[in-house]
Amino acid sequence: MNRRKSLSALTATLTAALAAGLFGLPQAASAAEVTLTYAFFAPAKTFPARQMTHWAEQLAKRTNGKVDVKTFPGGTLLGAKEMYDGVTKGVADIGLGSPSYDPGRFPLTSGVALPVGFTNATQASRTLWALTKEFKPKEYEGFKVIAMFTTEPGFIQTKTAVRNAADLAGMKLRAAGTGVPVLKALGAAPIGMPMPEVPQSVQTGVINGTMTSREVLQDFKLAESLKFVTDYPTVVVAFAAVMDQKKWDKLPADVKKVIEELAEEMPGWTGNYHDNENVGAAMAWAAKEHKLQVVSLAADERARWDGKLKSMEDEWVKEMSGKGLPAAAYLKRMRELRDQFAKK
Ligand code: 3IO
Repeated sequence: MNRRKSLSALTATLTAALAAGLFGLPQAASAAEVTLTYAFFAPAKTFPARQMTHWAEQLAKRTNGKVDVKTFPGGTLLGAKEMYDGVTKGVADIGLGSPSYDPGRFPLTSGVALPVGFTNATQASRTLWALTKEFKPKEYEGFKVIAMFTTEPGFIQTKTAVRNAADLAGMKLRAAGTGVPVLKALGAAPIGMPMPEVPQSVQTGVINGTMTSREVLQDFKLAESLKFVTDYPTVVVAFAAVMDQKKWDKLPADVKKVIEELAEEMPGWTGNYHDNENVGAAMAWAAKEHKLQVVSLAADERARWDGKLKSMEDEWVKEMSGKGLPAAAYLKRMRELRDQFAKK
């Protein structure tokens, strides 16, 4: 073979490879062996939706394009209240919902929303995931849990300043279902409601504020009307992304392996984003653009609030034990994991 010929053959091969690479890309995406739809009830820019996008990208990448995930944020496929039943019915392959919105359906998971003193979302998220693996709560029967995480402990965010129990007395405040007993114990008039309904409910005066993680001030533009945050961390809100168990069983083994690997990473990834970027940026934005004020509680007032929440753990254990759930063991382990995952 002469030198000239072999060179041109090489050029042809390279050109063909390049063309296949360039024009093959979109083809490869649509030719994925597995396509999964993934639904979430809140907008794309919120932190749980960012988790969904990150997960979808990582799954595609780590399976070399074998899996294509189509994400549906903003409740376009399933809303907050229909999320888990929607997955069972096959409306979406994966659904990211909040078990905290329905403590009756997710009783053991509601334990992570007790006032046990989590200091951030990373700690609480890792605790929730470890607890779920250890206790395998019956409430997830029929589902494969593919990701879990929580918010930071929620703060009371209001139209008018809440400096003490008198300011809070009878105030109409919204929380996730698990936050309702906390607000009740503090003397407010709580309403359980999914997060996407909050902006309009504030606008129409149905509520005077909400108790949740602070990034909602920016991500739901709530700082336009909620000008005060009371500096008293309360309880977290739990999230769980699930697949229908039967659908999960049919996935190829290598895909399952990557999804299980990602499940281990999601509490830390999401917690880190929420704790170290999302909330801080939102607080700075709200202070600068909307003159948000952080209201401190006097030490004696703080102690009285703590006192009002003190009996909640015992009441929860009593109620859940009555349902035959291992609530005392769950709470004990939760405290251990909380301390294990505490930073420094
Ligand atoms: C939440 C839900 C969806 C999108 C962003 C969010 N930030 C905090 C929550 C949790 C929540 O709904 C609640 O009740 O605290």
